[in-house]
Amino acid sequence: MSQQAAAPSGMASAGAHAPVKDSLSRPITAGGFVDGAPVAFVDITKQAGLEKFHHRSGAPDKRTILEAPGSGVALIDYDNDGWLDLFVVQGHVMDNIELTEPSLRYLEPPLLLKNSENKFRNVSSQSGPIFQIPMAARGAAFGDLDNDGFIDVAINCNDGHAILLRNQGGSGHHWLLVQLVGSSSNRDGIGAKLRLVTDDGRERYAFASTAGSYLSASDKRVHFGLGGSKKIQLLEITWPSGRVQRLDAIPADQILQIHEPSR
Ligand SMILES: [Ca+2]
Ligand SMILES: [Ca+2]
Repeated sequence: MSQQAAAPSGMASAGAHAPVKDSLSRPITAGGFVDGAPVAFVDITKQAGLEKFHHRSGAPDKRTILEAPGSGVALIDYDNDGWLDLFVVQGHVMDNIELTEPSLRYLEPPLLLKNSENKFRNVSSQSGPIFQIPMAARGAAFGDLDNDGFIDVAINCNDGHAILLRNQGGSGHHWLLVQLVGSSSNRDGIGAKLRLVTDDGRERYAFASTAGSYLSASDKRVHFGLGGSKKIQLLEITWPSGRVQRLDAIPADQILQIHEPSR
């Protein structure tokens, strides 16, 4: 995916501000979406480096993260550098799977892949002891539980207690949390599309949604990692009602509550 490519729905991305065409040379609207064009997928697995990651330690060489069950998956910017990283919790559904499929495991450790300009690398071993502990994880919810701007994680496990991971932050990167309050739209602004432009001209996109992995509901606030940017040039919200709201000159590192304007 190039810097200029349209971000898939529901994802934020650290793309450049211009030109406004996607990878298939289709024009992108101000809201970041292609007007009326067919929606197409391009296989960028190898370009992103994802084909080389095993779903678990000890798996056969041909088994990759995309071929085996990982029921809790999310693209989150855990280090606020502006690039969405991949967080996976996993474990096979059968507790005796190893009797019939020796290459599979009931218990698996979580996995964290850091995205650097659309290239992923496994940073699990340097991201905390939890990434070494096998578990029958089923789902994960993501949100900033302590309001420090870094996304924390709650994991639910089969036949086990919940696990709460506090993100210790410390990257020095900036962030923004957007709490939407709908009026004509639904109260939480679920389904709103957000486009953010930082002071260095980079664009990011997101949807307001709590949906995600199995048995989990995430923070309804919309999180943006901003890298080194301390100011947001533009934040554009397309509410489910269709109303478009624009705010400018927003300082980073805050929880911003935005009310849908009345008609
Ligand atoms: Ca990141
Ligand atoms: Ca936090």
